[in-house]
Amino acid sequence: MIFRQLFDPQSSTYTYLLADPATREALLIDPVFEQARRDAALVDELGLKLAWTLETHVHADHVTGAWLLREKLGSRICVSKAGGAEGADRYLSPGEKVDFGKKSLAIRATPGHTAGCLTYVLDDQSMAFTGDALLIRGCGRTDFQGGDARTLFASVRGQIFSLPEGCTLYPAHDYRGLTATSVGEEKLYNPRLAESIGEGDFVGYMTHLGLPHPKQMDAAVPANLKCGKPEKTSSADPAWAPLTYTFAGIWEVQPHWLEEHLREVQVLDVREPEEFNGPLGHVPGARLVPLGTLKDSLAGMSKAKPVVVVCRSGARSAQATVMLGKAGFEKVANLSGGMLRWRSQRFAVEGGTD
Ligand SMILES: N[C@@H](CCC(=O)N[C@@H](CS)C(=O)NCC(=O)O)C(=O)O
Ligand SMILES: [Fe+2]
Repeated sequence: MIFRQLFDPQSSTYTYLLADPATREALLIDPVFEQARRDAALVDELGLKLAWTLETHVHADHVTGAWLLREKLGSRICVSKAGGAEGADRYLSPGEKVDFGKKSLAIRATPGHTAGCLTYVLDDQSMAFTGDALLIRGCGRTDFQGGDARTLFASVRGQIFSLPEGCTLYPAHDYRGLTATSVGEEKLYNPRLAESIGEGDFVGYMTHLGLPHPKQMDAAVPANLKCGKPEKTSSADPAWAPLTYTFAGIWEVQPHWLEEHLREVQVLDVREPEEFNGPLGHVPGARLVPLGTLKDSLAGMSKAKPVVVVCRSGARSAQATVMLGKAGFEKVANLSGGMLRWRSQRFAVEGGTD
């Protein structure tokens, strides 16, 4: 079988590509909206035909790439019948199978992190994709979207630990750099769900996790309930840089690209002067135009040279890209993550403190 584990660093999400080498039929488990172009390019380069996208659950921390991949590659969207999402091509129930070529995934219901969580088990039971039901030495939280600790305990023990000990488990996320585990390993070493731990201790632990809600939750859940269909769709991909189109409708460029192409673009910093000259410093050669004064400064700016807009975290600059687009600027992108990410990746700055 052709198998690739793909990663989205923004949400620490794993996307899995599986394909039958004989028929070239493929599927993607848990694609991420912002990575859909990457995933489509890989599918093309490997000479595969994307038959399906599958969700392990309605995600709270990122938007699915399912809708975008259907538009691009004609794949069909599978979601859990119990998850409540609309706009899919197939609604999966436990006991069913999703075929790709001569291979298939069996559907198991593993609710508890959310009410509609599914685990996908490869036909020979050598691999299973557990979503957020079971993470590596952990598990998904149980405090929203119909989550319930008792239900999760029963799902993991009944539906995942019943697989062969050697079955490799692939989660939807890992926040520490681990990539996979096995049934045998988790039965022994999972600090929440190992076989030596009782249900009462698990429920008590999960009830007091006290985690903040995922940052993208308010936008991600409604979007995923529509399989990731955006309000407005993007025009053709711009060619001047390898841009990413966010679900919010903003074209973004990554810091490493900007660093290598600084002289080919105009860098526009839309923060306030005290921030521009403050501890974070600014991108070398950046021009300061605070967001509030942007409208009055547009006349002096070239529309021929691409504009990359920067602020502290990328929120104000995203607004600025919309204003520039409305004013007729065609080559505009937001610096992904703003000065905070630029600094955390140690690119050169003017001014600022170490
Ligand atoms: N900081 C992350 C939090 C992500 C989060 O809460 N992830 C969920 C899965 S959707 C979870 O169950 N995390 C388990 C944990 O952090 O222990 C964000 O804002 O996106
Ligand atoms: Fe989740």
